[in-house]
Amino acid sequence: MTSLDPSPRLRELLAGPGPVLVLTGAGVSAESGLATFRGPEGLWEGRDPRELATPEAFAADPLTVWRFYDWRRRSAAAARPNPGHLALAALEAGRAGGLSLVTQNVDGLHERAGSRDVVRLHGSLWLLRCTADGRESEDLRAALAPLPPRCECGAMLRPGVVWFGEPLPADALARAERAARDCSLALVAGTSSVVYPAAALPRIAREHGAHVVEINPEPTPLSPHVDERLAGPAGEVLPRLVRAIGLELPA
Ligand code: BJW
Repeated sequence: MTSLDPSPRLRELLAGPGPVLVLTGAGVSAESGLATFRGPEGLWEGRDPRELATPEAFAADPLTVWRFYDWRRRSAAAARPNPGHLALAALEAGRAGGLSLVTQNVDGLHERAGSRDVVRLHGSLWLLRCTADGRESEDLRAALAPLPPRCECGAMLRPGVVWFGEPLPADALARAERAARDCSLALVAGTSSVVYPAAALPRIAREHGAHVVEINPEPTPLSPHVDERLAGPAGEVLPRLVRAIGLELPA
């Protein structure tokens, strides 16, 4: 057995009828060519994206923050879902007990891979929010010009994402926490497990008796607290899991 093979317990839970939670992070989109937040590849023009993902950064310099998000939108529009995204869509469609897919990602690649019910904890690159009245609208254009974009009311628009210090969408967080409490298996893929409250979900799942599996080539603060680690790229491990329970993947 290699470290990428699922244990018999994981296979049994995945094939069985019990509820499954999947929590994804930026690493799941890495094989689509999108940069992660942390680590040497996670820098943008010499700046740490975490310093750009705050309301304070936007208030101080909206143009710089908008240039970052415009770049992110262009990168995401040019990217394609990878086998990891496709495997999760196949799991949702083909698994008897369904799947609660909870993502921290804002790139829309799960939806583009065919996942129908995605719980988005940190919003979406494709939502714009009016800074005057908070109303959100979808805008799928890859590039926005001129920057910063403006609402028809004249106020500046901001990206419809969740920055540090901001609350997560209450309905999405409630759904994610319920799924964590109810699941018999939790798969945690491509996240550094340092950003809360998302990072608390695997712990909630384990406290409620779930088998928790981490899929990540690198160890994280969660690693000592999981039942199983599959130390490989999500685009390789997730399709293996899907095939292990006899489901087909699109070619
Ligand atoms: C691969 C791979 C491959 C690579 N396959 N894997 C409790 C304790 C301490 C602090 C807090 C706490 N509760 C709240 C906080 C504060 C804060 C926080 O967590 N801070 C910590 C960092 C210390 N949290 C918040 O502020 C949150 N808000 C909040 O709690 O509000 C409370 C409130 C209530 C009421 C009123 C007001 C407030 C909000 C957090 C928002 C996070 N936002 C961002 C930006 C989103 C928009 C955007 O995308 O630009 O979300 S920051 C960034 O981090 C982004 C990500 O979703 C998030 C997580 O990152 P992720 O996905 O884990 O990516 P990486 O890069 O960190 O990791 C990638 C991993 O992939 C690595 O491990 C690689 O090894 C791996 N990998 N290739 C598999 N092929």
